[in-house]
Amino acid sequence: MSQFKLKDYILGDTITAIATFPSKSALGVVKISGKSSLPIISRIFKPAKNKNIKKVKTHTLHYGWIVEKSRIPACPAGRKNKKSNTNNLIDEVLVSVMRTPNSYTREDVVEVSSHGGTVVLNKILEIILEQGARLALPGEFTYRALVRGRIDLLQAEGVLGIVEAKSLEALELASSQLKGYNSQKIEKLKAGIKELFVHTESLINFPDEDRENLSVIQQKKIKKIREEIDKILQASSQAKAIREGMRCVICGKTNAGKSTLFNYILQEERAIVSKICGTTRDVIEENVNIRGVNLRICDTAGILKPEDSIAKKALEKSSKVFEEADLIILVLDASRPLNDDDFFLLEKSRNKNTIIVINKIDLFQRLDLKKASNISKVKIRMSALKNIGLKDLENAIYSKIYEVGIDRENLIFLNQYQHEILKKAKENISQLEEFSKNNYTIDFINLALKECLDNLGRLSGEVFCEEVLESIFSKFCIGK
Ligand SMILES: Nc1nc2c(ncn2[C@@H]2O[C@H](COP(=O)(O)OP(=O)(O)OP(=O)(O)O)[C@@H](O)[C@H]2O)c(=O)[nH]1
Ligand SMILES: [Mg+2]
Repeated sequence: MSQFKLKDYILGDTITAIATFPSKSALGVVKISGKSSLPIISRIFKPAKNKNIKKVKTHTLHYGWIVEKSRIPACPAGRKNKKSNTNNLIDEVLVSVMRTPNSYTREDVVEVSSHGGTVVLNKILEIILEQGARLALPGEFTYRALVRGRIDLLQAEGVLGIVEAKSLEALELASSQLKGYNSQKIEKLKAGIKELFVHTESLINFPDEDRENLSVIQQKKIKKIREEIDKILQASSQAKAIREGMRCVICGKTNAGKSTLFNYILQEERAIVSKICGTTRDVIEENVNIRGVNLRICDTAGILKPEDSIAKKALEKSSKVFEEADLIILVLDASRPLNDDDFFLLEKSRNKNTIIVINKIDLFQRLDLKKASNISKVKIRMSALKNIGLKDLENAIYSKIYEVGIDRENLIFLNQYQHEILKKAKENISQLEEFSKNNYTIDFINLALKECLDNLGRLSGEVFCEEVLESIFSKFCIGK
């Protein structure tokens, strides 16, 4: 997480940043947001047609030059220097003006589109800073959009997802989150809880009324809400896999050809390959795109019976990624009979999403799969060395991802904190179901409902939760 804290986001300041990647490119954009945006631009922009930029309509585009007061000092002895009051032309630009409240931050926003290039963009930024704006912190524009109510926290997460999308799937997920579809889902859950909460409040406030526990209909409603939350929690791990890439781990005994396969999938000599047993020690991780799906693929050590401290460490590392994997590729060596290590890994991956690769099919076959009782997984025959079978493996990986079926209806990307918070909301509900079953007084049920509402509110940003906000905004880049 970066160093900044939410308290550094001072809302009254006018902020500025380079919004495009500063490199040699055709165009670059510098953004300004806040109440001084228009006064600042009016001092540094010379429109080609004579006009007062402070008075132009919202959502209009203006052609002209960014200028800077000449820095040549006035001549000594009182002689007038003609140049001292002139302007230096910096770049030919287009300035767009978006007035409050119809802008991203709901403040006055100005965007200067200049030519790309680090020097020119930094120069324009410097001039804007000299005029009294402050350099924006990461995610500060989006934070303003959040606090001014233009978007909620789940939508802010969508913005981040669009910027970070590594595949078309991830982009689709993020844009639907930005559109607010997911927010509506959470809102619906909240509305259901709120209705029950209001009911319990009235029971508490009017003690003369029959203080009976929740009705059967209300209990059914609660159950339904718990099931809805469960679906979102389950789908959120799919959303995570789509957004961050499925984590696919190659495992197998030493010398099975894992690193050779890893290189074959990546189509580059990434990992060291050798006939010495135990070549790979560290986990090596790379991104690869298979038919539009982003995959984080890991090569691991094959050592299962470590004899020294390095091998022990290697085993620890590979076991850890094995546990966290969304998909396992278990490599068997077709040229050797199954041994204890193979049986151990076959058993370990029994309840995991697994593809078995039978490697080295170019050699004399000594592998007898009949001895492996539980080998009902998808099997792909390959020779990683002779480049045979990659298409089959890619197809198998692709269908494995979709085999589980993506629950698009409930697909919401939640970061780790948000996931925990939604889990807490579910616990609140389970707890209140217990209360209701065991005839606790209505006050307990009321309290559990209140906590559940608060937790759901933290998800959308309605209830202030510094940890969640910082966990999201620390990932943003400057200028967004
Ligand atoms: N004939 C043949 N040899 C292969 C094939 N795949 C890998 N090899 C060879 O098998 C040996 C081991 O390959 P690696 O890729 O290093 O095996 P590994 O599973 O990563 O081994 P460790 O990192 O030691 O666990 C090397 O000599 C490879 O050239 C294959 O499909 N056919
Ligand atoms: Mg290896």
